[in-house]
Amino acid sequence: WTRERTLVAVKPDGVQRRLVGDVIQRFERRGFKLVGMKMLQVPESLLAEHYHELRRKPFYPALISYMSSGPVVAMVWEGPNVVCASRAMIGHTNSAEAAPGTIRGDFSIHISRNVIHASDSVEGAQREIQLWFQSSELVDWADEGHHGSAG
Ligand code: YYY
Ligand code: MG
Repeated sequence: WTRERTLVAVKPDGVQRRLVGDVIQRFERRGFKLVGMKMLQVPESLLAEHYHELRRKPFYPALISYMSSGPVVAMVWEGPNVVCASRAMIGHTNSAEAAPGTIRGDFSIHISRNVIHASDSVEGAQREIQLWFQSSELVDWADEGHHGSAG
């Protein structure tokens, strides 16, 4: 497989609700490899680039103010098909439609407080990882297979 990576971010409501550990545990248990992580108060300039495609949507101002309301925990996860798998793990954008067992389906009832972000395509993931992380912040550690999967 080609080395695939995605950007995942626990949004301000997820941090406030102490859901960071649960999110990390889900990705670790699945067998994905954490290669970058940081907590930050996201600058509006970064949010504007991150959500560039949504800039004309009616919910955009509320989205930016929500994402600026407190710190976020940003992570880069690596593994086979991690972009698509992460989207399945986080669940539907609209929490009301998110299946139980997904992060949004377990922890959120409203689209505007949906706990978590994950990139929605391989190209989008590459763009977002470059936007959020310096290459020096990503750690390319050797996977010695101790988690029990094929490694
Ligand atoms: O990728 P994902 O987060 O699932 O959804 P996007 O369509 O990229 O929208 C980003 C973000 O915007 C979403 O997580 C919540 C917010 N939002 C909203 O508040 N109201 C909508 N109708 C659509 C999206
Ligand atoms: Mg999106």
